[in-house]
Amino acid sequence: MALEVPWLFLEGLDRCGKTSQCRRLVSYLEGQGQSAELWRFPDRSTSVGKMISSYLLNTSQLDDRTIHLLFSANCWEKRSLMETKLKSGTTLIVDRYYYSGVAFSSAKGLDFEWCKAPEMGLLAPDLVVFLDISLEKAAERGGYGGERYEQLEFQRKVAQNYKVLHDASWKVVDACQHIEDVEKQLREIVLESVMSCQNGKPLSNLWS
Ligand code: FDM
Repeated sequence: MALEVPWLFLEGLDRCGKTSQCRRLVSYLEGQGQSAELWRFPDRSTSVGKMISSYLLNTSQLDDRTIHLLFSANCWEKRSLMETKLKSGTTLIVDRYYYSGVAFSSAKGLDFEWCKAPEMGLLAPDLVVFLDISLEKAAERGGYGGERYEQLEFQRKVAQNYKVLHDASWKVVDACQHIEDVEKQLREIVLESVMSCQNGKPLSNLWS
């Protein structure tokens, strides 16, 4: 089945501005007459998502592998809806997806390949955009501390893991720029992606 809309996800450290930029991108696409939706992982509205949320808020404790598998299950429980939306022509702008799973879980010392395994078969996006911000700049923005992973040393390990995961297909945007400049660059990237999907592109699975 041909896919005529691009979908992409934004990755980055906490406080890199992903969520605001995802919102802006969806409004922009809607303004262009494109059906678009903002998705976010973890999706805290499901029962799995509620367990994740309580772990992130430090109100429950879970083994490192268990929480990794819950993040993965959270992606899996949305997979068929994701496929339906894409096939019906809705562009999805996704705030974090499986790369976060690998980057954050392996920052606790879990093996990369082990972390990737449960994500095999999830839908692969047309594009991954990485919002690149220095640790210091990110920490300056809102201050860490609210949730479990918002600690400078932990984020430093996550940043190193993103470097390992990074491949040539990723688009990297400097998130230290002014918010409007980041937005402009993201729009250009999305328009480029729309052009490259114009003749339809099949949906593919991850790590295949
Ligand atoms: N996170 C997010 C993970 O550890 N694994 C995952 O698979 C995903 C999707 O959850 F610190 C982490 C990353 C972040 C935390 O994310 C909550 P938001 O974007 O702050 O809600």
